[in-house]
Amino acid sequence: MPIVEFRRDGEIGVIVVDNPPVNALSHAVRVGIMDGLTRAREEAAIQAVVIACAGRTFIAGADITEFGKPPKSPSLLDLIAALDDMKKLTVAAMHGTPLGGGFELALGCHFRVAAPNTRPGLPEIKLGLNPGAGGTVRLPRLIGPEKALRAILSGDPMPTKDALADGIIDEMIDGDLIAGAVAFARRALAEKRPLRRLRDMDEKLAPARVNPALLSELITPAIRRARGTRAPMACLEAVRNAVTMPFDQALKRERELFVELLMGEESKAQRHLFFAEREAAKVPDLPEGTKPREIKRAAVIGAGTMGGGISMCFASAGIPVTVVESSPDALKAGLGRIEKNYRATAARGGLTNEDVDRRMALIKGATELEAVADADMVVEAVFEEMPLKQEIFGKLDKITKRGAVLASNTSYLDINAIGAAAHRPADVLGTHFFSPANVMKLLEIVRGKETAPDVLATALSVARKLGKVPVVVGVCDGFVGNRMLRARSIEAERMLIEGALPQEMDAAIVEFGFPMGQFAMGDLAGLDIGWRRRKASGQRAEIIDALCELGRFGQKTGKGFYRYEGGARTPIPDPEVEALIVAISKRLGVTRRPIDRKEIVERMIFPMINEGARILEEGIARRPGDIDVVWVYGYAWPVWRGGPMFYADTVGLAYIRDQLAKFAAHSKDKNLEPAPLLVKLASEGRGFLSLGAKS
Ligand code: 3H9
Repeated sequence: MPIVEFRRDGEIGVIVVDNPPVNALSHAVRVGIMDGLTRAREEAAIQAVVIACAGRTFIAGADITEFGKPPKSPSLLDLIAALDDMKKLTVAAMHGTPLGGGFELALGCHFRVAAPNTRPGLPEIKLGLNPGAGGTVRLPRLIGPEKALRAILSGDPMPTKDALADGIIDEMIDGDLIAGAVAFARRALAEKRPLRRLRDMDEKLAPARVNPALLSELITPAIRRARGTRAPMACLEAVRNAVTMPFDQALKRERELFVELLMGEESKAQRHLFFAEREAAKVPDLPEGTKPREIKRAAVIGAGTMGGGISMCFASAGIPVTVVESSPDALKAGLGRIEKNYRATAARGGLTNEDVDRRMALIKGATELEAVADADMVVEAVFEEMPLKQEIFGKLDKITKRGAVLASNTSYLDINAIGAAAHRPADVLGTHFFSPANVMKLLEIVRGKETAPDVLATALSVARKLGKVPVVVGVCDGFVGNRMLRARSIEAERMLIEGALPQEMDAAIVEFGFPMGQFAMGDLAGLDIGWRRRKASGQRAEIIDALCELGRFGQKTGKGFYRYEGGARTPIPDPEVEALIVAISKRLGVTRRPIDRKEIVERMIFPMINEGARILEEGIARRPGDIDVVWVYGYAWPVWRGGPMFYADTVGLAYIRDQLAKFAAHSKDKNLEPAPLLVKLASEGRGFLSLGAKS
């Protein structure tokens, strides 16, 4: 079949797009649709046109790979203008996820019909853009500006029932969609239904035109959430224009905003992440045709915070899971926590009570390790102690059935050593979940040197079933995320000793775009975990360890780098901490000096980038984009800065190299000396992304 087919069904012309995988509006698709519209207009016998798609979805948007390349006509706007000029009835036959430009094209039609489970949406904001082909001016005319703004700011596909109730979908079609759409067109012709152009409809705008405060109520909090990022601001402006300006003027301004964003760094960063996320799940050296093993039952060892969260992931994905704890009390407490978490989600409206019951029914508790015997995949989530993990894997070898995948939820430890203890290292890998495991999207999948290809493929497939974003990483201390975090933490502590205060450093990093500063984050996670680990390995971090020695473990003890009042989570700068830091500086013979925000940011971020370069050199991460995905999904790196390696390219590697050399000379820390890969790329005038990325 050609990429766009035009066929006749009596007096109805049918345009069918077939551009797998998601029918993106590439140039060839636009040409094909325009040709179809021209034929329909010119052939007297044709009275109506249906636009539909083959494959898994109606057009899911503009072709993102064409962004940033010279535009080729016809543009999507040309297509929608042609629809506006059409004197014959037009119907979009939607299925799957009509998104972005695809949904905008459908909004340019007179009517829209849909297959069950169709979820239209305008996700442009997730690419750092505003809808740029009329979405911000047509959708408010169809469903009112408040609802439209909500949909545009969230970027999420809408539930089918809402799209139907709001009149986005004129009719649901069960069975053959195209036949149903043709029948709809025929009926509309017979009934002489007027051609309904959204550009001519103003009544839904009237309330906001009379009372602009209606929109302001939505806009003010959205501005706060946007925290200065450009796409949400552009979406707000565009929808406001739809209310206040004539249609064509608002459309023109929408386009200008879109083009400005498209050229800017924020959208580039988000487009990079879109492709990086999809690339990260691909493992080029997996032999072709490697099939994942079937996972019908899972088991999780440990019902603590991590184990409980991981069990929830399986249950939420409909996979029965056995949770093993060492004592009945610990098991009861763990299961209780799981249920409490689910009920809290239900109370917020995220789940029904029946959903909770169904999920809880999938979770079975046990206090004997033997209970994992029938599991196809076991995830061990006990303390981060190698001897303990090795002991468990030794037992798992005897208990689990042949072919079961044995995963260790570890944030630092050597998977090869754990695999050796299991005597079947081919079945073993690491699955590093992030806390809270039922919420955080990232899953670092740690590939041991003997992990079998189909075991890796299984972990990737399970990750997707659990709704995670998987990134395959190699074995090293801390893998990708925590290894880079450590580089940052060491320099952060150094700055505290030199003169900065936790609140100043946190403010700098929040201004950079993180939702939370490093020290507030440490207080939230608990400072004692790292302290114990350091003590066990004979390491020391002066300030954190001093805080822990005073029992200041963070939020859970009401005191850490900050203090917390009455169980609240708001960090309050604490003069006691300042005094402690000043005393440590003095003891170490350091004369304190003020450190400005630029220096704070560079000394926090550049060492991470340097470590990222080493991680790439060593093959621990396969691509720069993999590192970016880890940081965005696991550590809340601001998406509009694209991840540390993308950000490095925007700063320029030569500058980073020179700054790192200065930091290294200043602190005599060899780790801060620029990594060979960074030096090489900088001297060649290249960036990390030149090592290979799709965007
Ligand atoms: C826009 O429309 C702007 C307009 O307002 C104005 C224009 C003038 N382009 O996600 P998957 C690829 S902005 C190119 O794994 P799923 C993707 O890279 C656009 N490629 O599948 C992957 O390739 P590969 C607004 C695209 O089933 C493959 O398709 N639209 C595009 O899990 C499969 O993708 C969006 O932002 C694209 N638009 O999810 C929609 N979309 O196999 C973005 C996908 O080589 N897309 N690819 O790795 C999505 O949200 C999901 O892909 C979708 C399917 C929900 C459609």
